[in-house]
Amino acid sequence: MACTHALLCTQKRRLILVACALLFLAGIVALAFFLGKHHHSEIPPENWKGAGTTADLYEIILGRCDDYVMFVNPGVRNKDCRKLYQLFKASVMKRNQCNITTVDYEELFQFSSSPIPCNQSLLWSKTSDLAHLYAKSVPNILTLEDTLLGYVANRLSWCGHSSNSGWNYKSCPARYECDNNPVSAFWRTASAHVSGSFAKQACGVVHVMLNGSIPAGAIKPDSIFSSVEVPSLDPVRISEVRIWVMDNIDGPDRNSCSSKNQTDLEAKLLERNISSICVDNYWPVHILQCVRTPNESACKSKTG
Ligand code: N1C
Repeated sequence: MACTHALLCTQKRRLILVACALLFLAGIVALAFFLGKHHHSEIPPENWKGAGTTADLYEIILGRCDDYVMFVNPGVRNKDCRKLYQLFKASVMKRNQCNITTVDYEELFQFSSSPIPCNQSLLWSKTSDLAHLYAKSVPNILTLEDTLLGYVANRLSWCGHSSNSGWNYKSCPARYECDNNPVSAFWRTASAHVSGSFAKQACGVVHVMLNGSIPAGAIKPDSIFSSVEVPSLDPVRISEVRIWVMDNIDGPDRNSCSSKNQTDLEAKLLERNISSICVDNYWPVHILQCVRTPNESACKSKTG
């Protein structure tokens, strides 16, 4: 209807303006509320101190797995790498990332494990680079990283979210934040907890490479080697454990076979009816250290 009286017209216009302003304000409040809520749900609820999931995790896992089953160990050619990835992911997704256990990884390990030949296992603690260099250099020595899952997961970092099924690329729980983080739980499971895991399968002569240069002693009680692998060794299947205590090539020499750490380890093995011998700076490994760094004084021959 047309507006005939000037005063009425002004009041009507004011009313319309006020209504519009109110509607506009309500819209802004609703939008802010929605955005705030939406934004909040996109922030990962978990903010950890450790490095996040390795970029391109899917491609790396699939690539490594295909490489392993086709070329590294064609004996396991029948393993389906896509299925392996799915099981890997399902092991940690939508779970509390500080409460991942062997049970979560069990299906993955059951699917992926394969037999390990006797006399070939090499366990290690705080000697990762040297142990893997040695395993690559000599025939018939295998570390956990020479098995399918060890090969696939080596040096990777990963974790999910408790509320959704995506990887958390921003951060993952560091070891000091919680023991039952996805990566530590994975290596514990791979090392010992499930049947078919690396230490449980070890048989015949078992090799161990330890670090003679680290401050806290060659073997820390909370290391995977001490707390998980040693208790899982099977006395019935093992004939002898050969321990090599390797100093870093540039020293220092803090631990040797006669150090308490070593004698304790040998006693612990003996208690379980497993005999062992210990060698300081086992020379074939020492030679490898020198191939890498020939100018170190420890590598110069006495005759020059
Ligand atoms: O805790 P550690 O070593 O004593 O564990 C080493 C022991 C080896 O004999 C392996 O069989 O446990 C197995 N293992 C791995 O193979 C492995 N690859 C990579 C254990 N840990 C492994 N990693 C990562 O290194 C993982 O993130 C874990 O937390 C560290 C442990 O290294 P360590 O303390 O030197």
